[in-house]
Amino acid sequence: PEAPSVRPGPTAPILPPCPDSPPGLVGRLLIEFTSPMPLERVQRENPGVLLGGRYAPPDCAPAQTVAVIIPFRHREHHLRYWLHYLHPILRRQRLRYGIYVINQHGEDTFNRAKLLNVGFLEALKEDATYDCFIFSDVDLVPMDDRNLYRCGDQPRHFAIAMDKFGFRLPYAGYFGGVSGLSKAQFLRINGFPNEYWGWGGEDDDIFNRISLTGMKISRPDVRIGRYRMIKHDRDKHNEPNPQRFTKIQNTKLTMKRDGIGSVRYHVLEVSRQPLFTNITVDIGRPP
Ligand code: UDH
Ligand code: NGS
Repeated sequence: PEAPSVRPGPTAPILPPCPDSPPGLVGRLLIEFTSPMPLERVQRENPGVLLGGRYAPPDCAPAQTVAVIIPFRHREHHLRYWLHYLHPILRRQRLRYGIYVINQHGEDTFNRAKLLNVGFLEALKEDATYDCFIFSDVDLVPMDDRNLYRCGDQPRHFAIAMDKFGFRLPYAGYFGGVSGLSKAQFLRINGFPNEYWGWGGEDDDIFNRISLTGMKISRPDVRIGRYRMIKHDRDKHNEPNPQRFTKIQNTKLTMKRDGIGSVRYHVLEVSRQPLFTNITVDIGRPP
């Protein structure tokens, strides 16, 4: 019988694997947030992106399928800059990817890590082939496209040199901003904590989970892992969480019961936009 790999149909071309170092990267980028960024312009500039913010390179087959998960509420103008800068970067990086904006419904206290858990599960519901998850704040844009948004044999921290920290790590165990875990790495740490309501500490808890399971954090070169953050004031309903200092002392005890295995939420709407999938979710409120 004829093997399908010998004569691929017109809709299923057999592509060569994508190269390890994508050709056509440009390196250091000029990133600025001065003039407003209309969504129509961003859509016009990214015609190759499919509905829901999906993309696959036309000329090669990537080794991984990457879900980019963005925790979100009331940051539409940040999202427009993020999409404007990131789609072309991810395209040049030859990634097969989808963008998921996880929008917390209502005005109760924000919960970043729980939204990221929701993003992991909902992205997999949409496409069970996702095997790499990049978790990105909506206000962080990489300044160098050699900072490849893909997963490796250890959890990856991407945002290691942010402008607001003078292009250095603020402390050795910092894991905030933009990070990436393979599906297996994420499940190994029981996902992220659901019980950090308000600002701070959830990224340190994730760092603890990774260390406690014997994994090591991988980071890019400090000259490449540079980021610009869109300046903003503190959001409403995301006040610093006074419990965060005691909570990060107890990761070893809490990570077994609190994580991807225990997350409860209700999806209110899934909306496929031209450049991203918007998932509005009720995640409840602090006890
Ligand atoms: N986020 C939202 N909406 C919110 C709160 C948070 O979308 O109301 C998301 C967003 O992706 C953001 C991320 O969660 O990038 C992290 O939250 P954050 O930006 O509030 O955290 P950060 O540490 O800022 O960047 C804290 C307030 C600093 C105020 C400094 C005033 N000069
Ligand atoms: C630490 C927080 C982290 C936070 C980091 C950077 O103190 O969640 O500062 O914050 N940990 C605790 O509060 C326990 S930043 O300068 O971006 O506001 O990510």
